[in-house]
Amino acid sequence: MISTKSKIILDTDPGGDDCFAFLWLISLAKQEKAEIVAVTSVDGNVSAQLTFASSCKLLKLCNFDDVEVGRGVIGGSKRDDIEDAGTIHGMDGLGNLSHTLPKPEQKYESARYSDDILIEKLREFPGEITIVAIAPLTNLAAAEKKSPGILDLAKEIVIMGGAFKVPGNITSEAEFNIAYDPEAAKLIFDRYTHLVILPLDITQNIVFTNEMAEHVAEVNCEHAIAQFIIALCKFMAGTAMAFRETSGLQGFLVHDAATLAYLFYPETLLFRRAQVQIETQGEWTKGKTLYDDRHKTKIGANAWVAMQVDSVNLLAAIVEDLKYLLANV
Ligand SMILES: [Ca+2]
Repeated sequence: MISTKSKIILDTDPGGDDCFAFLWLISLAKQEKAEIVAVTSVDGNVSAQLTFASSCKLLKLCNFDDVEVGRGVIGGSKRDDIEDAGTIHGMDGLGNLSHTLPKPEQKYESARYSDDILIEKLREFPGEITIVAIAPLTNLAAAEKKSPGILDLAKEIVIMGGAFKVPGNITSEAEFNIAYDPEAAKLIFDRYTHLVILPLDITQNIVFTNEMAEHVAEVNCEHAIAQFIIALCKFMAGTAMAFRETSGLQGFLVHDAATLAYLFYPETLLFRRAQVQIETQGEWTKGKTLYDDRHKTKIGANAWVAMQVDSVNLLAAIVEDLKYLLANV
């Protein structure tokens, strides 16, 4: 848990829910609770080029564009039988709103690769950096391959991913972030024990509604961030409804934001310690996350797995912090 200003690297593939995690984290940074050391973008919801551009645009939107953005490692072990998530998040990953955001200065072609940034920053601040991983784990696995054991230098690795006792969202058995690059996930879960995982089991209860977006925007309704929040939420709510994700509520699941709830509002979550394993061989179950639920002595526990969420208070925390962001831009 974090009690002072914490150093964070955000590993992300925006993504509608990534955007809400992004804006929430920037609010926490403005409140002096967090320091964003770097953003490491990665291929996932949409291509590496687009997730890089979106990360830069989101930072620029909030006047945080002095934060370095890494470009996603290409040629990991990503599956080619899974399409990206453009149908959920818009073809640009941002609800087809990227043209409304400011043009960034950072260029994909000249950007450093995300794994190199991870390695450099972890060596620079050993034991201090929390990696918030809200995308396929391709960059983390690449850093591990390039510099084995490097992630031991992270204070903690907080991952949105997996589905244990509920259906997946990319297949019946698997969640997108893990299933997109299951070999990368397996590498990380087999090697490290300071992992925290926020699975669909709890994120499926975190519905950010259009009403909440409007409530946030009222603080500073003319500002581009307010208009972006409203428009993105509306777009995401539309696809969430089409995919029956929100029990009929006009909103969408802000999966990735759960990582920040753990770090800054841990009272909203309950965890169990477990040995999480990643299925990489199954014909129908590739990318499935498992733990042994039988009542016997557990060995090899590697992760804290979130099992329950107080979604009312978690959502209230997001709303209040987004309001802070809009009141202080
Ligand atoms: Ca994501």
